[in-house]
Amino acid sequence: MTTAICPGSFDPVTLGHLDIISRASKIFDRIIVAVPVNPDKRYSFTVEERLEMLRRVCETAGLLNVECDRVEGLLADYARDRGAAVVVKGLRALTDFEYEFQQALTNKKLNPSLETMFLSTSAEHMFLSSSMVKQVAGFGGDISHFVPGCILETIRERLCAE
Ligand code: COD
Repeated sequence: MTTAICPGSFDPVTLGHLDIISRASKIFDRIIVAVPVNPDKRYSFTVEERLEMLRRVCETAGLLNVECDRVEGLLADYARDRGAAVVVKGLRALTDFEYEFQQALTNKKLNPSLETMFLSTSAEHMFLSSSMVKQVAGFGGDISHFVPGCILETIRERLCAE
């Protein structure tokens, strides 16, 4: 059984993330959607809130081989502990490449048996990011084309109140 990890901040999860998770779930036996805890960074949603949204989204999408978990510490160590062989990341434009490449090489140094696989974004999600969702929602714009319907209200309530 091959386990792959889809890591991210998911602050909040978007349709672009869901597309990558869903495509990865067709390739691997088990997917762990992993949310690392980073106390130095400010997020709009807590780790538990992001995990709750991810679980709701994956369940609604019928992704039966996907589980969601928090990560304390390094992703490379977490992958070793959970028996995961692959990290799956989404690539949008060239701008993602350098950052993702750096992370892939660092993870490989820390855990040589861990491979990183990149899935190219779907054309309709090319310019979609969590920051863009937050910006649009913050100004009261329509985010229904950017995030899964089952978490739309949760996001609106939080981001309009900020
Ligand atoms: N289409 C396709 N893919 C997308 C889209 C989209 N529209 N939007 C985002 N993605 C991809 C991103 O490219 C990324 O691969 C993934 O989805 C998650 O994106 P984000 O923005 O939610 O998450 P990031 O980039 O902030 O996550 C960074 C991590 C948390 C993965 C990283 O910091 C990490 O691994 N931290 C753990 C600590 C660690 O081990 N550090 C050492 C490694 S360098």
